[in-house]
Amino acid sequence: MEKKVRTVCFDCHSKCGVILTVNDNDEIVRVEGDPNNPVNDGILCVKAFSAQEIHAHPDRLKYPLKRAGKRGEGKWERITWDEALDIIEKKIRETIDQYGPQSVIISQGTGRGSNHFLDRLNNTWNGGGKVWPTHVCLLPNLAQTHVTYGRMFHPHEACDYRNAGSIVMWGTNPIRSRQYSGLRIMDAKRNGSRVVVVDPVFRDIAAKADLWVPVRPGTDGALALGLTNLMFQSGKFLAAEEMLTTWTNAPFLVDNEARMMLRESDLMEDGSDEHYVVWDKNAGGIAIWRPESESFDRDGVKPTLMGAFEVELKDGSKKTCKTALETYKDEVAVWTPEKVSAVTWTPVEKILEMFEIITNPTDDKPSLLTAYLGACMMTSNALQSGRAITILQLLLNPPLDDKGGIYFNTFWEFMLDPKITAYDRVPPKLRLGYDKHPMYTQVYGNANIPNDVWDAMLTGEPWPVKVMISVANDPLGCFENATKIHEALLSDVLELNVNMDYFMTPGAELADIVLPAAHWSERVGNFDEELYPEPCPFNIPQKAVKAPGEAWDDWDFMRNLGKRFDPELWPWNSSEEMQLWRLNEFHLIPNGKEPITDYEVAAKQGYFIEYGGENRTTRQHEKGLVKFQTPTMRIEVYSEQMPSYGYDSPLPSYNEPFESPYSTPDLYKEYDLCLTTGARDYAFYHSAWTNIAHQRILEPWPYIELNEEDARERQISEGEWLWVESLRGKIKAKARISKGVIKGAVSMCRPNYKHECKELNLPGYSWNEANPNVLTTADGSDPGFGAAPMRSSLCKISKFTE
Ligand SMILES: Nc1nc2c(c(=O)[nH]1)N[C@H]1C(S)=C(S)[C@@H](COP(=O)(O)OP(=O)(O)OC[C@H]3O[C@@H](n4cnc5c(=O)[nH]c(N)nc54)[C@H](O)[C@@H]3O)O[C@H]1N2
Ligand SMILES: Nc1nc2c(c(=O)[nH]1)N[C@H]1C(S)=C(S)[C@@H](COP(=O)(O)OP(=O)(O)OC[C@H]3O[C@@H](n4cnc5c(=O)[nH]c(N)nc54)[C@H](O)[C@@H]3O)O[C@H]1N2
Ligand code: SF4
Ligand SMILES: [Mo]
Repeated sequence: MEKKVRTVCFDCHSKCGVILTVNDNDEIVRVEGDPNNPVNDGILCVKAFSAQEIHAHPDRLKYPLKRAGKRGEGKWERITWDEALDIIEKKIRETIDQYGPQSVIISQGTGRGSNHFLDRLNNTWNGGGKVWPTHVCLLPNLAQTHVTYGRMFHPHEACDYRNAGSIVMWGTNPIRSRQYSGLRIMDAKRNGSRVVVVDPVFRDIAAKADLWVPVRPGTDGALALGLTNLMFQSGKFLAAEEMLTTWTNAPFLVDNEARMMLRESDLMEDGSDEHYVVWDKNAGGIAIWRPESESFDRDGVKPTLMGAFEVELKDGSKKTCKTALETYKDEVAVWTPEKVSAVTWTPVEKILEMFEIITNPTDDKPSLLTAYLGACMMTSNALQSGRAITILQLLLNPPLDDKGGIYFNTFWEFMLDPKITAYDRVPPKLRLGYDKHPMYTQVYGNANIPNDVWDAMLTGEPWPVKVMISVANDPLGCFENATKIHEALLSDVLELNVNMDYFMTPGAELADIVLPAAHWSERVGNFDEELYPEPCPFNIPQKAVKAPGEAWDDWDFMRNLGKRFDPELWPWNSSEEMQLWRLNEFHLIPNGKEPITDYEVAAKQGYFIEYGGENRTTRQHEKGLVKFQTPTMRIEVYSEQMPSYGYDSPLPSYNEPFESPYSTPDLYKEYDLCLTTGARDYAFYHSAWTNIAHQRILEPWPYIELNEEDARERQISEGEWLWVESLRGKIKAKARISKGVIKGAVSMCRPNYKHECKELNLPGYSWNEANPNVLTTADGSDPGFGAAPMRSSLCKISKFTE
């Protein structure tokens, strides 16, 4: 007998609704999109269709394994889950006794649903926090919006795309990376919206766009500053005057010598240094802004947005102070289209055309910029580039928290809520790399800087990493500088390395215990990261088939290990109970609804929309429901927090990537191409699925994309095998030549082809043969946050020789 099971695909952040038809033999016989799910309206991409092959794959890990030979030798002994948990528990307890909890680290890759329960696991024993790719993914973007808005918003994705009049895809390709936004942007396009794509490579989204703006990798900040300059020069920013004066610190007066905002204490003996100063248009004099009451010192103040004003300081001297926005206007004046073009290698006419599109949205509908998870911020200049884009977005006057504009979605706060993460159990304390990149820990308090984790594994300094537990992460594929990671995973300092995955991976091969994981078709799941712009459903996935052998879902593992340390923190007896708790605690109870205690009942409903769609509360800031928790209690165009984290300016600025034709001209003589790594492939989810025929057939070989002129100059032909070499090492890839790559740059996609595909007779490659992260490094990371320059370094290419 066949039955249909409604569930959710977890193979990218879209989390599309799926209906699986399964039979009595535990086979998936059909995969369909769920037409009733508002995320995908029944549409699926190729990855979901592979559920059949993944579930039935003969190479799936089925039982817990313990290393039998030397590390990496490939000899394994089957053990039970109890034995595995005994070994892990014992080692964690010993480690905590001997070295302290900070010597136990958890590693995780991208959001696969269980992330924040992993935080909970680590905080169960007050552990050493996580190592995960948030130093490059999402959080550089959220960190700079956090600095700017004082909250975890995502104004670069929580956008009402369907009602926009122009949309810029700023280093993001939603057609590959998450179809929910791709579908919405295509709807907007059908409704007349114009679409701009900023990307060194012409990809599928560019083919659908009105304008492709090629940029040299890592130079997006310069482009954003150039467009900002045009906004000022044309006066078009004045459309946002009302919003900027009411909700931002753009009109605050600045002491340009001190590079700080002017304070009441600068003007008066008994003035507060937490009160700020504006020039009141109505009174023709100063007024004082008091953040604690979010009000001025008197009624009827109308702050002046632009200009320079003479104020009297408390010692009686006079000083001319510009507003923050006037200061920004002056600073970006050097970014003429010609200068931007010289830096970004974007033709001047493309810059002007982009400006024309973003300032003339169709039907006067809003103009939106999306940098999504911040691909263009995987550079040495990540946060300042991001701030330049965020502030440009504000100058374009999007409706704040309203239709057609950007939404202040609450979900970001859910993901990090201590009720899930148990952050409140662990007082803020040292994490590896905090001294170098202080901001990483302040915005997201539980993570280590990856490079410092590998150092601590290699040297035992500043403290040894003795235990690492990886769930849904292959460190060798994920993080920069794979050669160093390989060495670290073989180090004697690391005494227990655990890895939980669907398949044996290069990283798992270096583990001491390998645990088998259940695929989304085989589990109920529970996702604690929702990236939806609108309508924000909370889905209730169902288990369709049995996991192979003794594979557990990730929550089973966390719950069972967590219970051994603190049963009160892990009260649940099943993943279904964990899922229901999340639904009730964050969605139903806060909205005055009855909690649901039967999983079947919740699953029957399929999804819940309590915060988006018709239930959305708009303009929450005007209603006092959302506060901008910056020092000024306003959105901060001018941020004194940025210099406090080690950045060069309270206003967005541009710095060259750490390796580039201009920052390292000598190196550039030999390593003569700008390299960006990690663009997503439609077929793969990071390093996964090169063993699945449905997917591998679409991209059979590792490849490097390059411009036809660069190829011609080097006498390289299409499909030819090449060496790609950086100062860190070299890998191989086939040449893919086109006009659609900016001249002087090359791009390598994310997968490392770690698995062979037996069905197609295509090889797999070892960790150092085709892995772009052999080429990348943490050197030249963004100063405050530590974003590694995965998308902006230098390389050279040559013909492949054995
Ligand atoms: N050079 C370069 N490197 C990058 C990037 C880049 O752009 N350039 N991007 C970075 C970004 S943004 C991210 S988010 C990271 C992502 O990096 P990761 O998420 O760590 O991706 P993988 O290296 O593929 O390792 C993930 C492993 O988890 C397994 N897996 C998948 N789903 C599950 C599951 O539900 N449970 C379990 N137990 N296992 C599962 C897969 O089989 C795979 O082997 O990569 C980062 N690395
Ligand atoms: N199919 C699939 N979907 C995925 C994933 C996957 O592995 N596969 N991974 C998921 C994860 S964790 C993430 S973070 C998202 C990422 O999602 P996106 O950011 O949408 O996608 P990417 O393909 O990583 O990067 C987008 C574009 O950035 C371009 N780019 C490279 N360097 C630069 C630069 O310096 N400036 C600019 N402007 N553009 C640049 C690339 O050419 C690429 O086309 O995708 C998610 N969705
Ligand atoms: S876009 Fe594709 S991979 Fe992503 S959730 Fe939807 S079906 Fe799955
Ligand atoms: Mo990511």
